[in-house]
Amino acid sequence: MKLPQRWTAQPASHGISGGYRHFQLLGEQGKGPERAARLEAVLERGVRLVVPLRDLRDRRLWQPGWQSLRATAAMQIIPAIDLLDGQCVRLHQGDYDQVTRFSSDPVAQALDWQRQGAERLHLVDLDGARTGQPVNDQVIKAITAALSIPVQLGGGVRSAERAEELLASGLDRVILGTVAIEKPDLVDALASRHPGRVVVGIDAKDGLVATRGWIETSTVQATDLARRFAASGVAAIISTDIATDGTLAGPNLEALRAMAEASSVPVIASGGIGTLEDILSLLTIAPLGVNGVIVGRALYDGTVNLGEALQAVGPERVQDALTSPKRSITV
Ligand code: AMZ
Repeated sequence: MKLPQRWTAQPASHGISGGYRHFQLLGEQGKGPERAARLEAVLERGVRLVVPLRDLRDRRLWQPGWQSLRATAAMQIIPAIDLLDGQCVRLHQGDYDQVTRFSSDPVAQALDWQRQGAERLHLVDLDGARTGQPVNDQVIKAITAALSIPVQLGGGVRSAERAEELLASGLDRVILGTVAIEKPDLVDALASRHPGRVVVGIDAKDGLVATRGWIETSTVQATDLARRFAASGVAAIISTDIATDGTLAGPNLEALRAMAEASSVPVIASGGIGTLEDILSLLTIAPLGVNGVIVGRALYDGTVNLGEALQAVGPERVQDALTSPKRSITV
């Protein structure tokens, strides 16, 4: 087997059509500095490689968890539309004074991401989060009506009646943030009435839960709140790191790890995704129960290509390579 001199799993360095999309660990060989991984990488064709581990470590691509790529469970990539005054925007670190407006046609934007292969859409009513009142209902209804994929919504869902109304209106899931800390029993009751449809949004600043559009910070540790909902039947916890949100600076893996360890509820990572490598880095904590990632600004800025990212984490890529002899060649 030929050993490539330089090898990378970073698609960006190969260009969109020629990059490695994905790889799985077949085994390890050698000892000490010679220790190497035997990998199957999937480009447009499958290739088997032996890669010195130090090369992967140098590129921060070797971490426990790559093995999870073997499993069929993938990381769900969920594009996000944050709505302010009916428009698609992104805030920098949740600051309402640092707004970038990306589109005044949220329905077209949502349809575009659906067309690119998104399996779920994440909506935030930023006006709702700040004021506690529904402000963008018209556009939210238009988006849910136009899309065939499930849509989840957070921001300003502060009562059982409002949550019920939204769940009856075609939304797949509601996300409860402020209420989760102020009235956790309400979340329990909703979750048992609507299994799989109630999500807790835990937004943290320096590890402490922030509420009301992130204008207020509590003294409650995000991990303690996650623990509180361990047995409540909520479908997921969306864990947002405010310091990285809207910055493209990379996810806060330590915080996510702590959240995933605190509770057996699946964790969806939110905040800081800037590149495909950022998304792939989450696969290292996928075995702990981090099974989704919300991507916002990076999609608008084009630093993440949704179709490429979906392909990179999609389990079918590996299966294709393994089951189709034509696509599995050895170099
Ligand atoms: O960016 C912000 N300032 C912001 C934001 N994105 N404030 C709240 N939210 C989102 C949370 C969660 O999904 O991430 O709104 C939801 C929580 O809203 P509420 O009203 O339940 O606290």
